[in-house]
Amino acid sequence: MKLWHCHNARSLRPLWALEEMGLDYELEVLPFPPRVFQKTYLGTNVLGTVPYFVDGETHMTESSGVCHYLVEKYERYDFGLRPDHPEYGAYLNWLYHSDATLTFPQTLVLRYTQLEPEERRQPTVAADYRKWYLARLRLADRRLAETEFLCADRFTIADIAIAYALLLGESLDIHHDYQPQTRDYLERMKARDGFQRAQRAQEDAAPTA
Ligand SMILES: N[C@@H](CCC(=O)N[C@@H](CS)C(=O)NCC(=O)O)C(=O)O
Repeated sequence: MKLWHCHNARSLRPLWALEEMGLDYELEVLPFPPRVFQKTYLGTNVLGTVPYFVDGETHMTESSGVCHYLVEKYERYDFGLRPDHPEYGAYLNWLYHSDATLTFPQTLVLRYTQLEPEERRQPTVAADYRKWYLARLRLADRRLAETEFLCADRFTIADIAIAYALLLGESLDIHHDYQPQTRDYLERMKARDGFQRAQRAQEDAAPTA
């Protein structure tokens, strides 16, 4: 298996999952954004985004989807739920919710506060989508007020998917407005050995230039 990744980008989800599962993989860390700083990457992934993930004939570009693939393909149900589990629907909902609902608004904050040149920055757009993101956190806030993990009373890839969205919020300085139980959950997830190993793996493979 090979994973293309940028430091703490969404490709951290599959990197973290690979480390939690102890699977063998090759890691290539690219400068961000690769479509600007490593244009040859477009020959590998036409979208220019990370993650890009290859396992034999399988090629994937969706961070939560790769985590789901690893559970199913390698039967790592110690990190996932089977369809006959009563919380299977909730588990899938967290996996899709993590990127479609929680990461998406944050990318607008990132783009219009940091990535665009000064003259194209849009403080109003950034402020609106920051608010949007915090409002969409209500589902996780409510769940985390009741439980330690998102589903099945144990750690699963749903926690990886959602905790990454929370981590991105931290890098955008939105986390000061998280509810206390959500902040505590993020700290618990970051303290995991698997998360720490993923952090070290990306440092070790960081581009030197
Ligand atoms: N829905 C995809 C989004 C992938 C994505 O947009 N990744 C960002 C990094 S967080 C990226 O590569 N951005 C660089 C760019 O848009 O050029 C996922 O969850 O993996």
